[in-house]
Amino acid sequence: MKKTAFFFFFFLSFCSLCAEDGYRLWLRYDKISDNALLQQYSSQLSSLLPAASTPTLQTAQQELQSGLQGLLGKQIPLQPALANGSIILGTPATSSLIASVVPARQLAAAGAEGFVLQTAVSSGKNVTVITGNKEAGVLYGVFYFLRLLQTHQSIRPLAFTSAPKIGLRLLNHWDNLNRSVERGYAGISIWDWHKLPDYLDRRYTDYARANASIGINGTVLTNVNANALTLTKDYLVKAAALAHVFRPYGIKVYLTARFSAPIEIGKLKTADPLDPAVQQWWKQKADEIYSYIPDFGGLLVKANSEGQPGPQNYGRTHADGANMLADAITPHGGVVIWRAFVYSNETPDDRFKQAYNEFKPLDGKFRKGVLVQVKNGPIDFQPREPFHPLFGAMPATPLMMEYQLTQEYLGFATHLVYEAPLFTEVLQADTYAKGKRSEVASAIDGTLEGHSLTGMAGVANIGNDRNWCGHPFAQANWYALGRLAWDHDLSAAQIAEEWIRQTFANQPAFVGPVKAMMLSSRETMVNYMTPLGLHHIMGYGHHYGPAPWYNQAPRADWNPVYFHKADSLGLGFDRTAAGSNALAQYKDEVARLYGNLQTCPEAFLLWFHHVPWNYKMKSGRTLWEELCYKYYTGADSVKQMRQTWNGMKGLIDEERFAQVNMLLGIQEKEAIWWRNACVLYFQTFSRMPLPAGYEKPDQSLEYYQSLRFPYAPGIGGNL
Ligand code: GCV
Repeated sequence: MKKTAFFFFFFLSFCSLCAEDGYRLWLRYDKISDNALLQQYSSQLSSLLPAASTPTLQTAQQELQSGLQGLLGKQIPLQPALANGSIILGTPATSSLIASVVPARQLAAAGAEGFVLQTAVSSGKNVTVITGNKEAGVLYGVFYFLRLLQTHQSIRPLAFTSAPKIGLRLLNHWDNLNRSVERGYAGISIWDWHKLPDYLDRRYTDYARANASIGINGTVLTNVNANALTLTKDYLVKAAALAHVFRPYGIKVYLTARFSAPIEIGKLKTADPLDPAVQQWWKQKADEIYSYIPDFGGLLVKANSEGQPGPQNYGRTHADGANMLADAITPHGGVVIWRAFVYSNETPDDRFKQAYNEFKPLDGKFRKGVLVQVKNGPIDFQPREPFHPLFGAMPATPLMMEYQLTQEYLGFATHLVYEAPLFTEVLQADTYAKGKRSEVASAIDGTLEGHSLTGMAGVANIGNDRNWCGHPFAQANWYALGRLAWDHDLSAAQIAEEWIRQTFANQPAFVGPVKAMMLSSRETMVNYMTPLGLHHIMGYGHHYGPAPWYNQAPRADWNPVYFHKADSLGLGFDRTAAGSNALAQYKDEVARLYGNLQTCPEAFLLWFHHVPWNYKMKSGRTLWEELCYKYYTGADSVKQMRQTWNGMKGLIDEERFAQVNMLLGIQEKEAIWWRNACVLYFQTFSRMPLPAGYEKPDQSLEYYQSLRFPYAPGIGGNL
């Protein structure tokens, strides 16, 4: 046995003894335990034709070799001669065989980034081809192929083409240069800025592998609450080192730009976007960035929001600011992603309305190469929000979706909440922008208005915790973002199933119950935190736990009381014409649906109506009774989740079983805390008794109000 092969085997057998600590994510590649299937795959895959020696194709080849080695428990040799069971990797440009075997129309359908998996007979041999027009497509194809094996699917015959529906599929890290992570709950930042550029942690490569495996093709390394130093030479060199690691995986690096950088690091007196010296400064900065990172993706900007500087400091608009940056960046091939998450302290209007009010009039004023990134809902990543009214309302502007993977408002990394149902609920919402069937998904993928520049981003939930995301199940949210950005027609159930099979086990006895638990987990969380359309009632600042009573924040719209508006008459924010009239920002069909108490889905009721306590709900219960019902059902459902998980003992490794078990224990306690605190608080307004049969809270409202959490994680701190 050759020395390298020996070490490889040694490594694999060592790995099988390794703790299941979650580090391998969904790329575990453990040997297939079903012998019949193993034999079938082994007979179908015998050797690998050496791929061309480019970085991406070599990366794809290595991934395929190590994946198959793990899954089949044997090495698949590199063999130039075609044999039965050969695998051919490459593009039509690197392998003439591919062009002869794969139908041209399939390659055409794969587009620039897609892939084709094709079984065929070539020179009398049964072969499997993994190809794409570009090399990144081949890598995506390899990961897809390995997923088929990991999830025990058939690999013969194959005639499968897949192309991403969305162009920019990004993670947004809210990571600071001091390695704190704003709203991060999985340790400190994975970017070790101090040791970069010379020390390249193995994690960077595994991060790139994980992202490429789900089609993510870009990463914004730094916090949107930006530090101007990010754009200095010292940090650009560090970012360039990361870009170098990510490049073979088809992943581009992006950075956040602090709008006042020309003053802070450029020694200019102003950052006015219409000032020629400022424009020149950004042009030179862009030239410098591209001298270090030739394929730099672009800049992400949070401006005039929550204290960040921006063009409005100089009486200019968001478009003025974005266009100035676009003039500097787009000639190099990059983009400017300008966030629409803005709300002004001076505007006494409903916070719901502010992004629309500021951005809608700017439609058509942004230069080519600018995308406006819009959060999924109008407030701020709440457990449930109606879709953001900007979707479908800016036809001339490419709008990019921003989701939050990190669970700032969803129980941090201690609660098991599978977010794909939240993501798909928004994507499937109908904006009616061009009549019925104008779903948010079509506004994002460009088909609604014919945009070719498209994007979807997730605020990352990744830190340096061994298992990356803090909670073993939080990995599923990272996974789901990538899968949905690639194909938003996938269902939450389908994504959950493939994630479970790769991450844990293929046995139906495990997959079935765990999938059901994941799929209901988001609704469960909504029920015990913010049922019936309540929103923004969490603790102040750190956002941990319930605090619907809080009203001491320096600005009104940071206070829970601003959002729930509980009083002796009822509960909820009236956003109809009689109230803030935020509903007018939607198309008539949507405004009518939500605006009418009878037709408004109860899940959104308190988003749009101030509802009397004794209002009769569809269940026949009063609002007060329904609220109690939801809170109690939510907390009970967590108990059931624990039971489900207990039933999984022995079906997976003890280590992750125990971790999830402990975390569910915390989740159950916290669900009861949410329930008790909220029910007791709202009862002071409804003045109605707890419906019969419900266990009384074991603590007083005063007790819950007295709780303090000065060291709750995630606040960040951009030193
Ligand atoms: C990065 C919320 C969060 C902030 C975050 C902000 C944003 O307000 O609490 O931490 O700042 O959203 O998205 O910009």
